[in-house]
Amino acid sequence: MAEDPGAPMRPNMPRLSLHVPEPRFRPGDTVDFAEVEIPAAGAARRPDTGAAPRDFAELAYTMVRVLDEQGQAVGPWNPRLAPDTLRRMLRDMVRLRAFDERMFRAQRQGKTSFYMKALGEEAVAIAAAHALDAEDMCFPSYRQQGLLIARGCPLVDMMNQIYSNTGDKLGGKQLPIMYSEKRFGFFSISGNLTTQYPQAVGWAMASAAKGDSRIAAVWCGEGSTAEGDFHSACTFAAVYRAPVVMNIVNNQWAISSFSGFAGAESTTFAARGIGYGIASLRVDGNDALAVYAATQWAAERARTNAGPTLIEHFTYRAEGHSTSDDPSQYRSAGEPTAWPLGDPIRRLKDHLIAISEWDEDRHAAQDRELAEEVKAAQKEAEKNGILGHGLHQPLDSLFDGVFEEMPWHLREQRAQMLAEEEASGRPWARK
Ligand SMILES: Cc1ncc(C[n+]2csc(CCOP(=O)(O)OP(=O)(O)O)c2C)c(N)n1
Ligand SMILES: [Mg+2]
Repeated sequence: MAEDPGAPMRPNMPRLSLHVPEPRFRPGDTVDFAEVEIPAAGAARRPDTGAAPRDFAELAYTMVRVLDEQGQAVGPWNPRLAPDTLRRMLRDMVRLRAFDERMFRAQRQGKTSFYMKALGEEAVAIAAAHALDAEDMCFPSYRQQGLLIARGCPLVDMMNQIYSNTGDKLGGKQLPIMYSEKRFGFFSISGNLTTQYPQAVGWAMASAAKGDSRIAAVWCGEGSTAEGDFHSACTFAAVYRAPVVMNIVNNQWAISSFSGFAGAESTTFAARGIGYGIASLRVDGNDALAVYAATQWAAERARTNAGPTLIEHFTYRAEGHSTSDDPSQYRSAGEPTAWPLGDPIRRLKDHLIAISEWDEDRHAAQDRELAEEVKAAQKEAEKNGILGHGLHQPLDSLFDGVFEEMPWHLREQRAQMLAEEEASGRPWARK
């Protein structure tokens, strides 16, 4: 008789099994986030920026929160910002949301092939940009377009890139939304997750090695912490005390995989830093003041050669991963509204109203003003072309920009391509 290859070798011993994580809610389920632990605003202590990481390890397991339920800013992490600064942050968050809305719609209208929103996560990039110096170098993932908006990148330039049109400074060679903006200290976005982590640490090490004063900041999603690059970067950052602020945006989802597949069932993402001896903070990512305060704290730590900081921003991805995704297929539709940390724009707005520095009418007027600003920028960008309206880049530029000197085999391929296009009679083949 043939032996059963799947039979246990030792049938009298307990059988091994694996744990396969499963999200708590699937489509159709009623959502109840009561089990999510949310410490009171103001409860976390604020250590000295020069303190040793092991002396405040508990901050990796709690949550730094500043805005309380009444919209007041409380506790030792309150950055005590001037009302004008608060209003500027609010304005940038609203501008980002209006930009996302418009570009999402442009994709649905067939004007671009792809878009990714940051809905519900606006505070993460906007508050960080306000807390960093303009000269600090940012290494973002694809969901930190808020950095560009807060640093004053013209919306038309961003849109030209999204449309890959004649105004696209990247010559149509990058996927829409994968910006590269040296002017604004914004490193080229890569589709290969987490490559920016070792790059940021390397940049920070180079800055220190040169005796410069600029620091680096880097962002990745919680799912991306499963990449080897994340861990190599942590080793280098810890060993050399690189001047870098390392952000993990824990928005609970990595496309259709929930955070449990990246380790969230066992510990927090901030706790990843503990094993490396890196200062680690877990922050309410929907609280712009908490994000600002944590970033400012980490930046000061980096600037004074006290080493890197890992910050987990606890937030929620309120919509699909990208325009190619349909979250109703894998998660409950009730999640975004049930998310207990609320909406970052509403929370900052409520704070400004609570301290008598803002009101509903001004807010509504600003919404309208920024929607118009984005609409006007879109009109301008579309003059340079949209998807499907012909070829926007000269065909022979296809091979440019990779090598300083084009190697012979690419020169041959280009010549062959152009000869074939010439023979085909297609008019757009020529410059
Ligand atoms: C190395 C690599 N693996 C897989 C992918 C496919 N991919 C693109 S986005 C994504 C999810 C990332 O989730 P997370 O890191 O949580 O970031 P979020 O989208 O939530 O901001 C995956 C798996 C990729 N782009 N690169
Ligand atoms: Mg995620």
